[in-house]
Amino acid sequence: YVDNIDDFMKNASSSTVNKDKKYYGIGKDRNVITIQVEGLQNFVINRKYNGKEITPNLNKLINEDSIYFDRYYQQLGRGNTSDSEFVSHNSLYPAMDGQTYLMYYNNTYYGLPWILKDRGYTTAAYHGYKPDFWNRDKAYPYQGFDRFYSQNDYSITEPVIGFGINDREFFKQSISYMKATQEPYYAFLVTLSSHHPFTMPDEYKEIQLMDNHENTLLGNYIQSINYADAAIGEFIEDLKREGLYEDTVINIYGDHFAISSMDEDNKRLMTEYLGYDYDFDEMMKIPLIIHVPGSNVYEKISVTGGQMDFLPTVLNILGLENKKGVMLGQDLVNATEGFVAQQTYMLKGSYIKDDVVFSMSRDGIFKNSRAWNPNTKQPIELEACREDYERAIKEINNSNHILKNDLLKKFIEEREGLSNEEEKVDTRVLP
Ligand code: GP9
Repeated sequence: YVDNIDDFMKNASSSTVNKDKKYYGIGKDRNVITIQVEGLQNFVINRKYNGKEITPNLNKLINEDSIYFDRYYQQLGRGNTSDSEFVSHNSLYPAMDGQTYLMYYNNTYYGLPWILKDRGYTTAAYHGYKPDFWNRDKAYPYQGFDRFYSQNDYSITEPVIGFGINDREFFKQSISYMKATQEPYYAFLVTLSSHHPFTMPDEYKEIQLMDNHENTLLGNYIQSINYADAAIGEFIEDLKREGLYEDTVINIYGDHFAISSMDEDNKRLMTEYLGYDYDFDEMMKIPLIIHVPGSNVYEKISVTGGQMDFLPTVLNILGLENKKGVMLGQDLVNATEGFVAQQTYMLKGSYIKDDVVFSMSRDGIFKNSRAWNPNTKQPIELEACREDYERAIKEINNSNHILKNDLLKKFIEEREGLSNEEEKVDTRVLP
């Protein structure tokens, strides 16, 4: 599958600016904040539990100046949360032979932080946990981050929730760093409080659980994600108070699922709660919200997409091109059809489209796989999935080949040479 890699990379690169694209540049030149929320699944959005909204602040945000993508999927490899950020920033698939941030941390990349740095942005990652977890401290400079504010930069105040600093404190202390950052900036914030197993101090449990959800993962999760939502709500208000809100684009997405459909008890609990079968397509669905204050944009986009599509989608909003690198995803605002290849939990060859979910069998035998229509839940003839199954494998193999051979290095160098040439030509034709 990799013998046409040059063509594959060229096809995955963009060099033409099309200003007619929908929402192109509505966030141009603004600061950019991305919040990657631990364990945020899509099913909690706009849903009430026991009469209370689970995520009132995200729901409110979605309803004003936002684009909400409600069929957006995680696309992880072996690096879990670190893959979520890697895929989102780079529009490449993560490795399966190890963790990308460990095995390929010092490759050449050209993802969102680099692209913004090239436009004069200051870039920083914020995460209140150990700096070497997932090898972030070594990987971040190669991802294009000027600065990494880790656990060492935060005062870890009570209550500690789960792994460490609670989300409310995390956001408050992050804002003080952001205020001191030269604009325009890219701030990438990774939250922590809603981490498995979602246990919360009693005084922060705002939602009364139903009896059958006491001491269950679902019950804990509802309370924990409700807390994370409250922390995000406070962060937005603090941004407004500090004058950091208006001139900013705020992206919010979940890193990966919280409740596994592969565990029989949790699957049953979720199926009862949702009223439909809790399968991979619901488990791996995470929300993506792009909030552009003052834009008067409100749209729910239901084309199927995944973390691979984050970079091209955000670049369209910012009115920017990725002139040097490759992107295997697509801009979901202007896409007419979606395609999301999977390789973890759903095995390699699996994919999700607008009207198909194909889940490769664990024994690796195609005819033992499952396929269904996510809208009707009806089974789909497997042979009808073969072409896209092959496409899914090809995309992942080619992406993996790029990582293994650090192919972006040469590709970017060539592009840099080309853009210099272009500039020379431009100078000559200018009056
Ligand atoms: C740890 C946090 C959680 O730094 O990002 O990682 P996870 O355990 O979800 O992969």
